[in-house]
Amino acid sequence: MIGHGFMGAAHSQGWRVAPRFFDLPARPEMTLLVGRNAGRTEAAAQKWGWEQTETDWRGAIARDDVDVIDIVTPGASHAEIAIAALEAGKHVLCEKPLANSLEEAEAMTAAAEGAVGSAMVGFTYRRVPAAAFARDLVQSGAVGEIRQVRAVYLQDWLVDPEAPLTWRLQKDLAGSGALGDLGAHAVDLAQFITGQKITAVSGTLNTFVHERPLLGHGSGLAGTATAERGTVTVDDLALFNSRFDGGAVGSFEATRMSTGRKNALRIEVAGSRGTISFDLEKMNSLGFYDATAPATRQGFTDIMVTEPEHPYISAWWPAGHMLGYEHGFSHQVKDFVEAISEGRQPEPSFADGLQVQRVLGGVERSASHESIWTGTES
Ligand code: SOE
Repeated sequence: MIGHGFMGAAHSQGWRVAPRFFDLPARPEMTLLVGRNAGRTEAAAQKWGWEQTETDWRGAIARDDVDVIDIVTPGASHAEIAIAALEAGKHVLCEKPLANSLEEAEAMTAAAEGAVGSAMVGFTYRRVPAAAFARDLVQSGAVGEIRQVRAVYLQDWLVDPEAPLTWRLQKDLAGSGALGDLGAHAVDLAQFITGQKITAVSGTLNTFVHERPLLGHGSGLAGTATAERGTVTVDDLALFNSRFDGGAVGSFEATRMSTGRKNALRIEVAGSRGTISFDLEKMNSLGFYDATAPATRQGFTDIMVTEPEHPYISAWWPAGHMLGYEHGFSHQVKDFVEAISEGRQPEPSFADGLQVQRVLGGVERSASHESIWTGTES
């Protein structure tokens, strides 16, 4: 695994726990953790259970006893590492968003298409049982013809203008702000649940806080502030409308400055027969309105997605017992290892990641042209 920040912790937990709960066709060994700072990498390796450490990712790719490369670095290094790993015949799991630009995502997808190894992008929220079940419900026809998608991903860890300028606020490292960090999840999940692809977007981006204190110590989400200030080079909010290839129309909002909202990834899909409503903050249930029920019994139901018949659940606790944020990372490892062992293309593929990148790029292009009505015209 290359990188050891927040996602490094989450992925480590997935690699460690998945083979203990799921009956996997191959048993992953946590061979090597790579990070630029030897001391910090060693400490992370000991904490999470990686056998060895290395300071250069090229060293990991050169090793014969490494079959899988898991990339959990900021977006700026995804393309270089993933392409080199695929060229060396490794299987690659790469954190979202796939890359920082369309060109990089295209090159990564081309590398994946010609590779012997498998390549998957880490849109982990597909593996929340309620999200996977939402897709199953749509596929069963319970929602009917899908007409509207309403998706928001709202956090508030950047509301304070003194929150430091971590890498997630720097375009050269992160590619974009809320758009790529959170909007990418909303786009992927909306496409996954509906089974439709977004084909057109129109949107706007906004930055509310243009300067922040430079980071002293800390990581991608938080840290200590220094006296010096630097420029925020990404969006704080992305707002866009979209058309899907199956005829649905959608609205999206992504921001890390929505006061009071902690991790609110919410998606509502309304169709001719029913509506489903997913909320990551209530991840053990799924809202469902069945318009075919008798009029006297209609209303939204909170389906508890905690039963062995629901996706992924049977491997865990007795019926009715809840799962959390971290389980998605175990489900991701399970699906990835199974696909590799069975010689199947794992999903979401790099091509799926590229498609999300096209949507993000479309929003940026649209935002740079801005409004039809400027307020000054009559
Ligand atoms: C921070 O906004 C963050 O950690 C994102 O980077 C992740 O993609 C999301 O899953 C949770 O929030």
